[in-house]
Amino acid sequence: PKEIFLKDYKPTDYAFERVELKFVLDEDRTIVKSIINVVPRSETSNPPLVLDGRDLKLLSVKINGEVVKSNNLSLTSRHLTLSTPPSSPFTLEVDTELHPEKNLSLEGLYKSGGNFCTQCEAEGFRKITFFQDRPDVMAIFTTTIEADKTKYPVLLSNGNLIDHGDLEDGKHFAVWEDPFKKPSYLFALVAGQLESREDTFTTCSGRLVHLRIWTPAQDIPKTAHAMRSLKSAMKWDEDVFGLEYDLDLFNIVAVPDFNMGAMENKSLNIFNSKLVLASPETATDADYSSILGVIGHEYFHNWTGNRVTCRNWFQLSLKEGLTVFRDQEFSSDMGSRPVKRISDVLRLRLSQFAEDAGPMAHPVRPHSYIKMDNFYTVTVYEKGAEVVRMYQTLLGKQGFRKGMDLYFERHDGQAVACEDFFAAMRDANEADMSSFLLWYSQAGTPLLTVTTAYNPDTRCFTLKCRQEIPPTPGQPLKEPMLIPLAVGLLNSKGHDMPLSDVLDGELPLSLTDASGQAVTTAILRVEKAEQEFTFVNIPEKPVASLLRNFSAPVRLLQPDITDDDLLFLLAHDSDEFNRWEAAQIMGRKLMLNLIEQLQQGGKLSVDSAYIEGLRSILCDPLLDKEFVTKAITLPAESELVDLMTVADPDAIHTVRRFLIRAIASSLRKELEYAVEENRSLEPYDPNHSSMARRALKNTALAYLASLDQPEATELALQEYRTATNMTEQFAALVAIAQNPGEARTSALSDFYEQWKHEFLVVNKWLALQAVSDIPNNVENVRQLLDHPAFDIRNPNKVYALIGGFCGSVVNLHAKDGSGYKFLADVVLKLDKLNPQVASRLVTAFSRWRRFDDGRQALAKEQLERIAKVEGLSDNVYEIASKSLV
Ligand code: B3K
Ligand code: ZN
Repeated sequence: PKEIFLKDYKPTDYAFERVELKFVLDEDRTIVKSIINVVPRSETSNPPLVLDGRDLKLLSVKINGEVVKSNNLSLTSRHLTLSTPPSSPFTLEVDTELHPEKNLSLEGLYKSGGNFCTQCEAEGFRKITFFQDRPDVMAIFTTTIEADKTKYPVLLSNGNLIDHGDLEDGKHFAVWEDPFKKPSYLFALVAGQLESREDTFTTCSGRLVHLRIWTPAQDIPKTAHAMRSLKSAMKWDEDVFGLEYDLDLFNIVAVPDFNMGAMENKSLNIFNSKLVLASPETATDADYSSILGVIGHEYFHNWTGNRVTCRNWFQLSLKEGLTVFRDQEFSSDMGSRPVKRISDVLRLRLSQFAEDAGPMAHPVRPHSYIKMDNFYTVTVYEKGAEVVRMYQTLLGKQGFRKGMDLYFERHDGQAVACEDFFAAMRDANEADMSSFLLWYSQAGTPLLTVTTAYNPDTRCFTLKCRQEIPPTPGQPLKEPMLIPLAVGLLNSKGHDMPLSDVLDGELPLSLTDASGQAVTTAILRVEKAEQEFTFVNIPEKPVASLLRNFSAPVRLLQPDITDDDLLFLLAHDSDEFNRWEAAQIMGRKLMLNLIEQLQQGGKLSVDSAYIEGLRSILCDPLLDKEFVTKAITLPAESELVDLMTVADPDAIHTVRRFLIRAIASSLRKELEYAVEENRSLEPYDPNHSSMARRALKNTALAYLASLDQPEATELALQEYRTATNMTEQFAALVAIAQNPGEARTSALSDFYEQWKHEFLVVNKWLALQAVSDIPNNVENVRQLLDHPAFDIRNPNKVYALIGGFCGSVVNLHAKDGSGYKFLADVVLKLDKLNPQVASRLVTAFSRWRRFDDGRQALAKEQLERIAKVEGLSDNVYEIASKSLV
């Protein structure tokens, strides 16, 4: 396998201006004819023109209508090279034959649910035709599709439908033209038996846009929420960023077989069905929220990704980090901002911090890759979004908007790099932020240690900050970076103090807002390895609220913070994120202490202050109920894995279960009340306050059921039976399924019987069983591989069952190695069908060095077993081999 480096990037020698594609779709042989206007960039030389192509059968190559002689061509399994192309503009015609019906990799052209569809990002277009398949080659595409009219009545591609009609032999055709130039990765085609939900949106300048969501006929009723989400997203992008849709048609197609969530192909988004289809009976609140977020995300790509795209794949975060940030902001505005922030930070800390601390750690802009598909990571996406958020934190909302405007003014229609975004932000605000660029090139999560001191005589409050970025593969030493540290100071009544002046070293900084008012949250610029900030005129010793709203993706250490401070912040902080964080810090500390007690053979007991803190949150009627839910939820087991020197999965699990039960029995009355009080009264509605009620009720129910006592189980069963929506029905099932026994077994089989005809619901059922902590659950999961509900060719099912299993820390890391062996078995089987999905699964191994020697040896054995298989895909090879280094 060949490694590709950012430093080797060169523009192409040939530009492609227009591309005309013709697809003759057929059950067992599809023909693709491509006609490209090629323009050499230099008039004086004609270097070879290298086209990418994989799994294609080449039929013919012509230049300016003449067949190219075979001595001027060379064909390998990866490339078609024209050795002496003309040095003036020419027409290149290439005919190829492909077999979508045999394509199980789900990239390129393939069949899903009987229909044809495509997935080209990152490098799937080369499985459709020979092409310079890279994002800096942008062309105008015209696409003709021919197919049997009965089997494939709907024919879609990018842009506008400019012609269509019937042909002989029961066939028909459609011609689509996309007026915007685009890279090949944004090309899309769909053909099949589909129906659409139609709606319209009028843009701010008065353009009428036809919106269509395509699915098989029986699923149309489940597309209402997706359509509402799309319209909200279109409106939001106009309101917040002044960005308007640019064509008269916007199509979304839902397909059951898809490697990831969705794809932003120009005007023809293709989605994994699970991110489009929802009804109250079959989808949970979490599904409704994901649909809103992902529909928004793909729509927002129309500007951040499509109109302005990436120069090369190393710049992926240019579009992904920015678009994730945009979808996070959109969802915040549609629901609760603090709750959304908490969820996003949880995801970042659970997945991205772990990635940053492991063998696959890479910068937001990677320096190299073997398979680009392996770099669609939480680092590029979620950490990338944090980097974008930091611009906004540093420059303010208005400053950020100015930067965005300048970015589009400069780069519309171009393929650009992360520096271009940085430069637009900097120039629009005349800001000085050079050390900020390091966020793109340095991997690893910075450790920010902050200690505080108050001097009553000088009325000064000083923060001492130290930043340190741990070494990561290939990057032993790091430079300090610009970290925005948002700080508030609470007085003894729990109110925010006005912050008028702060000294950064000797430098006085005035902290006032636009209207001259003293602010209550200061954004400190931490740029040096060690730096002191002094707040002056502070009348009493404050409690500091640091890193408000999680103002930077760092691990914050506050060695001198006390439990009393944390309880105080939990009760009073005006920054809701930090109220939640205070409970999390206490929870983490408590669990780590309990783990130590357990490892030393001590008896477990819980500190009542923590439980009292949770009680006061639970009983506070003024708090957002979803916030309460988040605040009473303990840090996850996998978070603790990352915090221990040698992770002990069994101890982590025992302690977390113990603590859940301790909370449940101490707060039993309050939890019962929460269940009682938050039952659904009205028909299902996915608005924030109804979702929040359900979230609190469901969490309370899970706590109660953890006790495994007859009344609690009966309560959960009753909720299960009387539920009128999937959110509550499934949550009750989850609550019951915590404890092995008859209730669990019969509820699970009842659920399956009820829903076996709904594939998306069945996946929830698979995932629930897979993630179970029941000892030796690996055997159940192995059996489920043979269940009729499972199909290894469908990524959603693989993520549900195998991904679900990897979510159980105790069972994946079982002491006897059974979890590792199982995972390796599945990876090797799947790699032959779908390398992209197989390599996602391998990443579950990447934390193997965090465990004891015994587990390390067992995990390593399986990783080695994978890495040495002959014919392994580059995808799996890259992850397995890097994990072993
Ligand atoms: N851009 C696509 C991801 C493509 C992944 C290719 N392996 C979806 C998204 O981020 O919007
Ligand atoms: Zn995206």
